[in-house]
Amino acid sequence: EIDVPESHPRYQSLLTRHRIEDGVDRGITTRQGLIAEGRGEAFDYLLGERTISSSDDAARVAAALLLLAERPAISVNGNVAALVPAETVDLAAAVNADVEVNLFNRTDDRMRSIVAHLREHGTDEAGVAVRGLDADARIPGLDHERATVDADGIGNADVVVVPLEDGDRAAALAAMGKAEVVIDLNPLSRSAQAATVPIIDNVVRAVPNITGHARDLSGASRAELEATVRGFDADGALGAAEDAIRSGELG
Ligand code: PTJ
Repeated sequence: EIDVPESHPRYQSLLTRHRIEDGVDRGITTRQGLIAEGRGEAFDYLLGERTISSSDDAARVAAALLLLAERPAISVNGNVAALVPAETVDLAAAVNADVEVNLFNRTDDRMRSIVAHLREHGTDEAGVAVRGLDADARIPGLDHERATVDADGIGNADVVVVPLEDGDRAAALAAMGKAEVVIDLNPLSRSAQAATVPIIDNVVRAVPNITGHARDLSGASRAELEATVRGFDADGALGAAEDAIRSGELG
């Protein structure tokens, strides 16, 4: 895919950059998305580019919450589509969720390109519904384009996974009474703080990690899943991530 040996110390990070660049070239990711990636990388560097144990715990809780959900949805923006298209489809299949293209900078062209991109990554084969084009519902309290969702998708979902979300929309979804799993590398971001389950990790690691936990928990009873969710301390998870960053122990 890229001409960098796997032994290169920054191999993963270079691969991730390449995917984002490619997303921009294909009209999937915005130039704003490049800036968001840069911000994310800075936090990832400080976290040691690894999944810290509190974030692994949060990923397991997220898996339990998704398995308990009646109508789970996974929100996909231009960065997520570029970075983890196949992994997002795998997660949706593992927890029986819909995926919904939901953009901060919504245009018809980008909506269609991202839906097509997800289909190319096997949604039909996996039996996963791709939503976002109906645009027949609104998130209250946001301006026109950012508020647009599908009634049968995020509109009526009880649990929503929002990777790399902006703070306003994360807060507005939480205000609708939805449980939110937020994946964000910045523990101080408003979206992480609005989350029922914040996962402070790179989306590249977090999405397959939730899927792994979901497979592991697939035989668990409802009571076990509920106990896993109940025992979770969101503020504790945010604090642990901030401590990891401040401690300066790079991986
Ligand atoms: O495709 P669109 O139009 O929906 O736009 C998507 C972006 C991401 C451009 C838009 O939502 C945006 O501008 O987001 P922000 O406000 O820049 O927030 C992005 C957040 O994601 C920041 O808190 C970053 O730390 C975080 N982030 C960036 N890259 C990653 C990440 N978190 C996890 N994994 C990453 N790879």
